[in-house]
Amino acid sequence: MTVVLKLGGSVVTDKETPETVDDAALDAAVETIAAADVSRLALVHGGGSFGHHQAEKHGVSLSEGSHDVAGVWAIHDAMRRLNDEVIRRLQDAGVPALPVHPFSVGARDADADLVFPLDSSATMLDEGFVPVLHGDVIAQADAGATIISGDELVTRLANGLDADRVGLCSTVPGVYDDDGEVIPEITAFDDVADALGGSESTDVTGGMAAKVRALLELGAPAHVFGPDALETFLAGDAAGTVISG
Ligand code: IP8
Repeated sequence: MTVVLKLGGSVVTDKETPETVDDAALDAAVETIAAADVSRLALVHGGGSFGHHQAEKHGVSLSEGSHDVAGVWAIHDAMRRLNDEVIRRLQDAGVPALPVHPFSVGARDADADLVFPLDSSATMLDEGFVPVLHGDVIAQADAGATIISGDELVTRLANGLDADRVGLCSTVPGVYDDDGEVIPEITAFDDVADALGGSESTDVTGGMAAKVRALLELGAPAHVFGPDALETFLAGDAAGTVISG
């Protein structure tokens, strides 16, 4: 059973304070992961107050590149330090976690398409390790370096590793309908387009509509849930909103 799990940046960091880990939330997630018996687990974490703060400061986004080496380094360095902290806590809890820094693994071509070999992550899984990837900067042909989001990595890992289950743990308990209730299951975008702001929605930076569209394309069911449901998800049960196309 191969599971890909993303811990959102808002779960592992205090988003209001630059470069601050949310100790209680990260420790709780780490404890839950350590207690779960997942045979092949690939983890991804978002940027939270580490990556997004630096990306904004240096004017780099998913689409806006930069050739400023100091800025590119500042973003990567912030994410690397957050990743170090996540890895250290996972290892302290007995999880065989090791880093995979996307900046050193992949690139975008001149069409901004992601080229991201999975040899390191797949081999780590085969060898019993837990690869931990993270949102990062990534070299892009003709643009210097742009941002790669944790969500893009989840999609790449899920498809490339033939994942059985995908989990996105953020601070919301699932995808909300118009009445603010969590939708238990989504199988087609049109069914939820109104609640998500319509199919014309242009949120390319990780809003819920873009997320749902991407998750519907995966070959495995994806669960969108809050920290309280992490244990349920890792136990193999339905958590939050289950999205399967
Ligand atoms: O929090 C963004 O990753 P995300 C990472 O998954 C950076 O969108 C460096 C801003």
